[in-house]
Amino acid sequence: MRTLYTFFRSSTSYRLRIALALKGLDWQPHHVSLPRMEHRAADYMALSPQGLVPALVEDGQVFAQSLAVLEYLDETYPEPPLLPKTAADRAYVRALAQVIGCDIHPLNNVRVLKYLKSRWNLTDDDTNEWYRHWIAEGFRSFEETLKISGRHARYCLGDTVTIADICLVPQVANARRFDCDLSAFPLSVEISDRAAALPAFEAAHPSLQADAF
Ligand SMILES: N[C@@H](CCC(=O)N[C@@H](CS)C(=O)NCC(=O)O)C(=O)O
Repeated sequence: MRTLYTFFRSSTSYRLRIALALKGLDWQPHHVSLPRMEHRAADYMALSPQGLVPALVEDGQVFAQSLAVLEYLDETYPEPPLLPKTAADRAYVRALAQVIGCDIHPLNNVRVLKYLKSRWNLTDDDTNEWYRHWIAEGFRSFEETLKISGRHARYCLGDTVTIADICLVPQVANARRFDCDLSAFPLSVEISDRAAALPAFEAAHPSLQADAF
């Protein structure tokens, strides 16, 4: 029995949907609506005290933090691997994943944007500018890292999908939703679009989730 607490538009939930699909693992969704604040409801907070999606429940154990869950899934269900063989390559794809997971996404999370509006009276235009600023800064470093290291091929590292691609695709989707200009990051976009066309990535797309609106 495996349940994913997920919201269709959540890019961190999207990461786990991709990984579960790549591994061919069945799961049932428990939809948590962020607009309806279901992630702060007492029953969900009791399950996952941070009050953020996603959470994965497997055999009665709760797993939070999508990057940690990606690694849990990879260690528990090794095929196909989401991390490369050597320690140096693993460090490289973890670094790319963390540019997104640690240095872009947290600054642009819903609660941050809401706090900017409620506490500091920022307008929608201001918060959109904030959002686009951190996208541009994060993707600049992601793109430069890809270029300088020269280790990409079809995907961020060679021809095999890794957690770097799993983090990249949802972040590009979100950036597009916020009308960010990604023209300065052609390599990142090209790799993302290629990965997004894979069946596992397509199945995980927000628009195909039962809670999509
Ligand atoms: N570092 C966490 C972040 C989880 C997270 O922030 N999820 C977002 C959706 S993508 C969320 O629940 N946001 C609710 C909010 O900001 O109030 C992870 O990777 O799982």
